Amino acid sequence: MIVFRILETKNKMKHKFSSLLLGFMCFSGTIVKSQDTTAKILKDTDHEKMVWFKEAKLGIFIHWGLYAVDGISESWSFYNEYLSHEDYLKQLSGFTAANFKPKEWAKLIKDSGAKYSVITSKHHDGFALWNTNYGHLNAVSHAAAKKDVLSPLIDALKEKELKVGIYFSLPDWSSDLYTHFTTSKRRYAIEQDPQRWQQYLNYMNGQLLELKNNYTPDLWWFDGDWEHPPEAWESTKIRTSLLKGAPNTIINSRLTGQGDYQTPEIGVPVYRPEAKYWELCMTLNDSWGYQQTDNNYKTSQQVIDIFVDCISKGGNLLLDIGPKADGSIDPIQKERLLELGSWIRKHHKAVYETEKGIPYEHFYGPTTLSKDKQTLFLFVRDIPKDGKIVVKGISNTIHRAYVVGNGSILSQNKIAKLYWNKYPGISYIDLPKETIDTYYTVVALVLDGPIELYSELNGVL
Ligand code: FHN
Repeated sequence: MIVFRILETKNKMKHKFSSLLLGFMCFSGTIVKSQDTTAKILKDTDHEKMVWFKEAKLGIFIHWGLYAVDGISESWSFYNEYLSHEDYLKQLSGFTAANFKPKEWAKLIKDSGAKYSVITSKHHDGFALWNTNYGHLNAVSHAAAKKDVLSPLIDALKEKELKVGIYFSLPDWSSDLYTHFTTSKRRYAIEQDPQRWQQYLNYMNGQLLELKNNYTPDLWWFDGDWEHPPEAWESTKIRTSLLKGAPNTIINSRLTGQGDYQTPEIGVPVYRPEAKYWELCMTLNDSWGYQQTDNNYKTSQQVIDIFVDCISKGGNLLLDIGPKADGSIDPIQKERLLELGSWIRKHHKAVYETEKGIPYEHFYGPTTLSKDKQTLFLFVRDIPKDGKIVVKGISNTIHRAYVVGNGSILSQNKIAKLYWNKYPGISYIDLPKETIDTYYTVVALVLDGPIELYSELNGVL
């Protein structure tokens, strides 16, 4: 039922924005790709500035806004006309942030193993978390909180040496200057009133400059670009202005055509994305913001499944939490982050400073490779029935096999290796029951040199 919520949102958008949805539901032959990996990113991205992002592996997404008060879907609930805009705004009086402890948030994020966090400075409903001089809807002047809740969080993240990402919705459905209001109501079309649109752009760019000057974020996370073409948003201008004096800032792919990395959403890429840089954003239950009725939480095993899937395919996971309106965080959400964090800490060698792994033909599970490609990490989810794991087609000598975070040296034997041909044989590695981890046991294979994968063509990785 809850999966329905997300699909429902997408379906509402679908008929109008089918080109965007192609990214979510793209049929090619018999293969269905369920994620937006097709969004265009820049070809000339500066690789130096992407290093921290590539190595981060985990970020925590925060959807915090008015919608947490009644526990309804962020912005979409009024856009889709489940309640009136007026009633949606009544939540302003419930957004107290009375128990908001930014340092505790930052500690939780750090303890999850994340290296960065992305916070919704303003969602499509136009509610700004900072003290903006633009617009008419912010946490300081209009909500019960009566304070800027963005600045202390960003300070706390920086104090914990976490990189800071700012989520910013290009559309603002509450602004009279904006074209779209609800699914059935458009205020105007840009061609009919270009001046009004220009006023909107001035307002939007004013806010972006405030955010840039106040916080110098490491990353901009745009959203909502599907409502207008890049020329209307003036995407190129936005990128130029945000990078002026801050050339190392990273921009996601939702500033159409101007992004440095791709942002598939919800659907874990089944096939390894071609993009060099990508990040899957994912909910913990089926909602981005806090919804007390949504208890369809992924288990810790499932969260770690998704995380391992992402890193083994060379991407990051941006895992979402939705704090309550008073600023407290649901215990289940905390627990999932901490459990993930303790698993990552134990296996940090196989996580950070690694690259995507090898094809599944060599090992029936996810893998990562150390940067020098001399250590292959095998992620073992289940308990092998004969206590052995199997690796095929690796031409290197395996100097040592050991359990990451545990240290046990593992014995191995090889079959089907003949002295007179190059076929490297099949390695069986013993994995004693005592070394099995609750979620994933990670086995490191230390090789005699950079990995060489055997194929009939004798190709190397
Ligand atoms: O409409 C939003 C949605 O509410 C949420 O913020 C997600 C997060 O990636 N982005 C949008 C849809 O793509």
